[in-house]
Amino acid sequence: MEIDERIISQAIIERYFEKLRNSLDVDVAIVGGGPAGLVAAHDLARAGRSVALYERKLGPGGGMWGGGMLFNEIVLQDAALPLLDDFGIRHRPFSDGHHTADSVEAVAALACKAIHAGATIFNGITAEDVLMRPNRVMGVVLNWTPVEMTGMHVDPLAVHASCVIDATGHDATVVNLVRKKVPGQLLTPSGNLEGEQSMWADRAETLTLENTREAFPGLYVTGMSAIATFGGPRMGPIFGGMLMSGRKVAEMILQTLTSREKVRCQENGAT
Ligand code: 48H
Repeated sequence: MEIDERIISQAIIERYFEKLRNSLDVDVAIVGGGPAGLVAAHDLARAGRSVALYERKLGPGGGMWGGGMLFNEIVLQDAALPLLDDFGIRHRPFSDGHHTADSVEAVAALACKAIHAGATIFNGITAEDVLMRPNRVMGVVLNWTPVEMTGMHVDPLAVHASCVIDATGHDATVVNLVRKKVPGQLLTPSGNLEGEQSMWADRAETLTLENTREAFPGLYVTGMSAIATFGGPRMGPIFGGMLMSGRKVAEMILQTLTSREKVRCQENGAT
């Protein structure tokens, strides 16, 4: 049987459109495919939720590939080891509560397990805006990253989501978009972004988890974006906080979606 270029093209077009069509209205849209976003995508999909993750770059993984200063090893604390084991990421003890893992293995495992759990990852797509109705985030507005990069005047497409996660790292891009539309109305102490401070790894890791929460109705923050939004120091190349934050945001959203559905069932039962 001769390989046919037309079938190759048709296969790619149809399979990709299937993914796009199935992601027009999802339980959770995740913006950013760094470690926090990938763990959240995996956990939500594993729990049976529909999940679309949009990553601006060609490859997911965010800041994890490069370890520390391009030395491709990452450091993790004791508390993160069960999560690494869950993803099949191998780790080695270094000293007293500090462990190492190969950063390339870690990214590859996170992305692979997220997709196998049922999440759809769209790479090369940038979330350039959000949908709001009017005081709740209820979707994301998307465009091809090359369109954004070249400054072409091309209108975006939009998808609906019950919850949106900002997993965009240091820039907290989605939270910033919302802040510009409704200044002073974020669920932070100041109503605006509290901002990232100088490095203090131990405190930063604790705060990353504490700051993982809803930043505006319908919009949650995880990973470095949680630090940028609710404030706290940076931590350098220790990644346990990022991974555990992804797990925490998934747990919070699962609880929210389940209780919303219960209320809806009760309302329907009552009528
Ligand atoms: C689509 C977007 C958009 C957009 C950005 O930076 P990340 O790795 O984020 P986290 O929070 O999972 O991990 C942070 C970690 O990598 C890190 O930087 C640490 C620990 N720093 C400590 C320190 O001291 O510096 O990934 C975010 C991803 C990236 O891949 C972006 O390309 C992507 O989000 N992204 N994708 N639409 N609008 N904005």
